[in-house]
Amino acid sequence: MHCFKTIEDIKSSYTRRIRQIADERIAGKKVVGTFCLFVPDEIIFAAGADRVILCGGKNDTIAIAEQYLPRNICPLVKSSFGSIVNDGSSEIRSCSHFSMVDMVVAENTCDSKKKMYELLEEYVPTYVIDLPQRPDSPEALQYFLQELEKFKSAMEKLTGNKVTSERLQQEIRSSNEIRQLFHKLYELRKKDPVPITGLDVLKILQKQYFLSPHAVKEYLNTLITEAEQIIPDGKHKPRIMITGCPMSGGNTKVPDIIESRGGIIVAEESCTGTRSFLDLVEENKDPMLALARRYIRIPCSCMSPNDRRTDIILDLANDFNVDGVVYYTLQFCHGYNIEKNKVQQALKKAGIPMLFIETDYSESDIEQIGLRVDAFMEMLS
Ligand code: BJ8
Repeated sequence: MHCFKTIEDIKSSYTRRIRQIADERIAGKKVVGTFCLFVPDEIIFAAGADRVILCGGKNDTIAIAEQYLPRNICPLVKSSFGSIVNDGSSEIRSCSHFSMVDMVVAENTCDSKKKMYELLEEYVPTYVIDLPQRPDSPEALQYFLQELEKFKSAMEKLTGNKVTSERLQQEIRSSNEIRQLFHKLYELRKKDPVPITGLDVLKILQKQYFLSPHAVKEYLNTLITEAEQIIPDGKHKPRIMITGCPMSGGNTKVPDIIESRGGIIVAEESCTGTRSFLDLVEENKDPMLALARRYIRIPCSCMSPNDRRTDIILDLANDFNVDGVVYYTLQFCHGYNIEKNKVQQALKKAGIPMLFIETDYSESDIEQIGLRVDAFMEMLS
């Protein structure tokens, strides 16, 4: 497959971004850390703050977290917590950005995250947005809107800046530009053969929550231009969609296995995937209401019922002409694990084969998953 210059640049963007954040902090800018797609970036940026994602995708900080948290909870929660509480006394180095945030903005989604955030408060100021979990009722929208208003006030207090409607509108337009660029990139993935691997696309999907919006737009623009010029080799590979838990930075285990065993990932129904850009925020409307409407629709498994997710999976499978779906969950992520049943039934009805993979961040099951992926690929071809 083609080696994209943009992807190489993205891989080396970490240090530049850290320097940028350090300079911003010296200049008095506040930086917040987030863990979840339900926290609207637009409000953070409109308050004049910056943000970085704190979701852990690395295995090495899990041992630190296990000194405080039970072992049998999701690795994403443990990895994130381990990175934050790592005081440097262990030999494991945390990424620098975990110590650079002035405030964490968390959200009440799954139980493990909620309870972890209660402990986090001891290490870093933590603001929690509450979420209604039956998203389709009018009461839920009103409640979420109130929560976002409270969050807006918290951001104003943190930064000392007023969040005006004009600033929100600007940030909504800016975030929509990024969403539209992702749409454009994904359009290219509808081709067969595809000009870009899933692993390459995942790099920018992961980094979009860490880099500045300006950098993300630049990278997306150059990546799209590069990908448009590629003439991929003519061989058809099984076209795979991944759906399920997020693949946070540092965690590329399952896509690595899929693409090293002959498959090609053409779409991801996940928070490191379509959920970040599929819906735009309505422009030129009451900005807070538009944000509440858009964000409450994110089809996370913490929502109940969450049938919208199944509908989206079927639509994507159709649009991207997928041969098979890999349903990927992290161990002890009960929401996605249980939701698998409904998704599996819907895919079966549509005649689309599905492989279920439940794993953690360790390397111990790579070979075993590889064998199952081999069998799945063979069936698809
Ligand atoms: S909107 S998917 S980013 S909550 S994998 S910690 S759900 S036990 S990450 Fe998520 Fe927001 Fe939902 Fe997206 Fe819990 Fe599951 Fe772990 Fe998870």
